[in-house]
Formats: sequence, structure tokens, C-alpha cells
Amino acid sequence: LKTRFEVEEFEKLKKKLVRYECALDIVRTQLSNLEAYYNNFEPVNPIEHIKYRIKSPESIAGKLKKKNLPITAEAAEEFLSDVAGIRIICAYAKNIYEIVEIIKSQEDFKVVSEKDYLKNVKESGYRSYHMILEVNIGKLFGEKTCRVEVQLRTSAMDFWATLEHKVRYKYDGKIPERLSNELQNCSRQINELDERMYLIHKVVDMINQSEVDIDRIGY
Ligand code: 0O2
Repeated sequence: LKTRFEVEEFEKLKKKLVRYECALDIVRTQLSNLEAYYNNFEPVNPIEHIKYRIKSPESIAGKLKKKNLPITAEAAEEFLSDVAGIRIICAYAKNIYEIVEIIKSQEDFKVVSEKDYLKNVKESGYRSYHMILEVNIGKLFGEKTCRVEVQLRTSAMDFWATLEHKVRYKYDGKIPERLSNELQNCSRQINELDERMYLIHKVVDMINQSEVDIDRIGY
């Protein structure tokens, strides 16, 4: 950031981030309530862990620049949906859909867009469920709503996405073909692993519930 205009916009952007912190806190409260519910009233909590982050002003400026957009607080607000982000890591893919439905039923925020990269796997091999929430932060900050991006994935999908992101960053988005093929293979294997682990989980549940022997259910 060199020009005076850019420095001033950067300062404006930093101030705007306060609103995103507030929106994130509203969603965080609801998700903590959900975890409390699972921990106290259900046999298992399907949420492994939740990460919350506000994009740094540097990274917002970098993303706007990459998209050939002006580096202004207004552009960030209008064009970036992931200034405030939440990542929910679940044990199994099935849990993701359960959590999605619960999030949709909340009254404090509205789901304005959804992308199911579990069913429509990205060409890279990326799997996750994305939602953009519009959170009502009240009139205190002059505007009523603020967007928050929620990504839901299993631990295995998160493991893959973290490594692939690192590789993508290293090669500035243009991953060499051999590496991208290998990453796509790993994504398929991770998906198979997720499904096999889920099956074991279901079998053990069945055994626990009916007290039958594993040999009798033909697994
Ligand atoms: P970062 O560094 O994680 O913030 P957008 O990219 O948000 O302008 P798009 O492409 O429609 O718009 O959004 P999409 O597809 O919902 O993806 C948004 C985010 O999902 C990305 O943010 C990544 O975090 C993640 N993502 C999407 N595709 C991939 C992928 O192929 N590999 C990995 N590892 N992550 C992916 P950013 O800003 O691109 O990256």
C-alpha cells in the first residue's frame, strides 16, 4: 500500500472489521449453544471443533487486488463474502447436513447462499459445504446486516484442503499437473476413507443398540 488514498482506505477497512467481529460473535453464540445441547442432551456431539477468523486487512487488500477491484472498504463489503469466516469440522459427512439444517432454522441470521461441494466436488478435488449467512447486527453501526461465510467439512476433508491450499499458494494457483492429479487421487481416497469410517461407526452403533454380535450382522 503506497498512496495516501490506499493508506486511508486501509484504516477505514480496519474500522469496518469491528462489525464483522460482532456478526461472528452472534453466530459463535448460537454454535456454542448447539454444542452445549449436543454435549448434554445427545449421546454424541457430531462437531469435532469450530474455527473462527476475521480476514486480516492485508489479506483483504490482497484478495481485492487479485480480483482487480479497488482496495476500498466498500469494495470489500460488496464483493467479499468471507471477511468473517467460520469452519465447522464434523466427524462424518452425514453430520454436515444435520448441522446445515440446524443453521438454516436459526432466527438470528439468514442463509443467503449455499454451495454443496460434497455432492458437486470441485475439479481440484475440494469437498466442503459452504453457506453465506446474513447476520443482523442491529442499528448501532449504521447498517443492519453483515455477511459471514461458514464452511463445513469432515476432519479428513480439512486435512486435504489445508495441504492443497498450501500447495496452491506455493504455486500461485497454478499447481503442476502431476501434483494436482495426485491431490485429486488423495481427495477420492479420503472420501472413501470417510465412508468406510462412517460404516464402522454405524455398525458399532447397531451392536451397542441391539447387543448383537458382529458376526451376526455380516460385517
Ligand atoms: P482462502 O485463502 O481460504 O480465503 P471467492 O473465492 O470467495 O471469491 P468463490 O470461488 O465462488 O468465491 O467461493 P467458493 O468456491 O465458495 O470458495 C471460497 C473459499 O473456499 C476459498 O477461499 C477457500 O477457502 C475454499 N476453497 C474453494 N475452493 C477450494 C479448493 O479448490 N481448494 C482449497 N484448498 N480451498 C478451496 P479463498 O479466498 O479462495 O481462499
